[in-house]
Formats: sequence, structure tokens, C-alpha cells
Amino acid sequence: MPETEKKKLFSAVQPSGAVTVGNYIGAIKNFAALQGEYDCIYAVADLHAITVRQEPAALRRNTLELMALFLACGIDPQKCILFVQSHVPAHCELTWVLNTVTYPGELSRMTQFKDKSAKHADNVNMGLMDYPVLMVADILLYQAALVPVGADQKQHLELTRDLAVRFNNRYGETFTVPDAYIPSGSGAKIMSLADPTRKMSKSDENPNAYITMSDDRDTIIRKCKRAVTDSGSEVRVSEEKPGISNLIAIYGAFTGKTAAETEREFEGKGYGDFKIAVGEAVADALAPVQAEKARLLKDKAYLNEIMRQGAENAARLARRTLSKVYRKVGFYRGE
Ligand code: AQP
Repeated sequence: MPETEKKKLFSAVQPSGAVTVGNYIGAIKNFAALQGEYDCIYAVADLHAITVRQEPAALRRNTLELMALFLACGIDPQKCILFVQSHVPAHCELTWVLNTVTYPGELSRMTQFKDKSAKHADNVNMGLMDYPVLMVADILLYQAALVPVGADQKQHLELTRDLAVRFNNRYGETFTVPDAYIPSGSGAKIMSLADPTRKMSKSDENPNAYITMSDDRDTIIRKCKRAVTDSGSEVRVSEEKPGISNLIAIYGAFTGKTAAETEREFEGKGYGDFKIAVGEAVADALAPVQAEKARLLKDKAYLNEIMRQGAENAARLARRTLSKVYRKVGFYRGE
């Protein structure tokens, strides 16, 4: 991929399960849209995924599936760098250096660390705590100016900025200080269909809590019909209606309709009609993505080649930043 003068953008998704429409709306949907404006670097974050116990065969399969999904969602490997995180060792190398400018208190107070520690109480490992520093390394390695993520990652982005500034102050100008690119409004945080006060997560133990990008039409419609909503009947965005508000956000993300347009469309109609309409809209929008992903998964050689090229291009950029970091911190380089 030729290098240009455009600003760099980095984002990644973990192959920690079947990708949900939450991941899609909050992050992946923007990936293809941004590839003309920025030099985009996208990764399958397998190093992050193992901070929670993964079944090795499933992790391998999810990695390939996520690669195919990225491509099916319009990420063009001729325009972007698309790679698997563990194929570029510089991510771990920079994490180590950044660990030395990070304080344990900064990591132990991270919401995601607290949530995941509670959820995986039998496996609160150092990787889970250090997860945000690896994420900081991912972003700073590529000198990214922009990071498209869902609202749940805002805190990690703030840490990224803090560490970039701290390192720059201590060792001299080294890193670009990035900005988060978070979708405006409710799309930034899609909630669980089973409990609309909690984030939709691919690792939720209840499969009815999320819609995956590979769920079939009947499953999608059934999950929407079963979505937890309040006892009222009016389709309207409101704090008292977190379930319906969440469905309005999902409907809007797949149809392009604003909340006001949706409210007008379903005026006088009940929740039942609306839930079916949401399910149909999601299923219609996902059908071509699913077909393209299935086609790509049949061509493993092609996917492997995209990964290989992506890792080569990513490693070249990453190496440049890492060399600079090693020089700044005083590692003897034989010069
Ligand atoms: N519910 C969500 N709404 C909007 N955006 C979301 N994202 C995740 N959940 C939502 C965004 O998706 C991107 C990729 O997320 P990730 O796989 O790196 O990790 P995550 O945020 O921990 O996502 P999950 O689905 O909750 O995964 P598990 O269950 O494995 O922890 C990120 O940009 C994220 O903001």
C-alpha cells in the first residue's frame, strides 16, 4: 500500500466470539467509510482476546471469520492495512516500554477491567489489567490521529492520550496524540437485548442478549421479538424506555432513519409490529454481508495472503516508531 500524506487512523476488533451488531454499529460500520479520507490500519486483535480464556480452535476460527467480515463490510486491502495483531511483534514490544510509564492505579480503575474481573473472577490475570496499555501501543505504533471506537472505549482512549503526552514530555516528541472518533448519539453504545441497561457484548453468556453478524434471518427476527422492553406501547425514545430506545438506535443504524422518522413511522402501531420491522431491517442489511463473507471464507489462500501483506505493511510502519522509541529511551542500537 503506498504511503500518503493523509492522517493515520487505527482501530481493531477482538476475535473473542461472533461479532455483534453492537461492534458493527459502534465501530466496523465506520471503517470502510473512513478509508478514503485517512490512511486506515485495521487489526484483528487476537492478543487482546486471550486476556479472557479462549478455546484455541475457536480463536483460530474467529480470527479468520473476522478477517472475512472486515472485507465483506467493505474494507479494501488496496486502500487500507488489514492484519492480525499477533503477526506484528512490535505491539508487544512497545507495550513493554509503555508499561514503564503507566501506574497500576490508572489500570485498576478502568471500568472494563473492573467489569471483566467481576465477570471472569476465576481468571483475573495481568493481561486483563494490562489490556489498555496494549491498546495504547496499538494506536501509538501507527502514529494514528484518529481512532474509531464505540463509547465503551472512551476511557481507554483517554489513557492513550495521557500516556502519549507523558512519554513525549519525558523523552521528547515521539507520538501523535490521537482523538477518538465515536459515533454520535445512541449508536455509540448498543445495549443488550436481554438487559438494556447493559452493553451488548459478544461474550455475553445469553445468546438472546445480542444479534451476531452471522445470525440467520429467523434468528434475528426472533431475538428482536424477544427483546426486553417496558410495558408501554408507544415507540418513542425515552430514558424510561431503554429497550425501545435501543431498538430505535439499531433500526436507525440499518435503515439510515433518524429517531424522529422512526417515531413517526410507528405512530399508532404497537411494540410487536416495531420489533418485527427492526428484525427485518437488520436481516435485510446483513444478508449481502453474510453472503460475501461466506464466499471469502471458501478462499482461505486469499485471506492468508491479505493477512501476510497486511502484517508486512503494518510491521514496516510499526518498526519505524519502535526504533524511534528505543532510541529515545536510550537502548544501545550499535550505532
Ligand atoms: N455494544 C456496543 N455498542 C457500540 N460499540 C460497541 N463496541 C463493542 N460493543 C459495543 C465497539 O466494538 C469495537 C470492537 O470491540 P472489541 O471486540 O475490541 O471489544 P469490546 O469493546 O470488549 O466488545 P465486546 O463485544 O464487548 O467484546 P467482549 O465481549 O469480548 O468483551 C470497539 O470499538 C468497541 O467500542
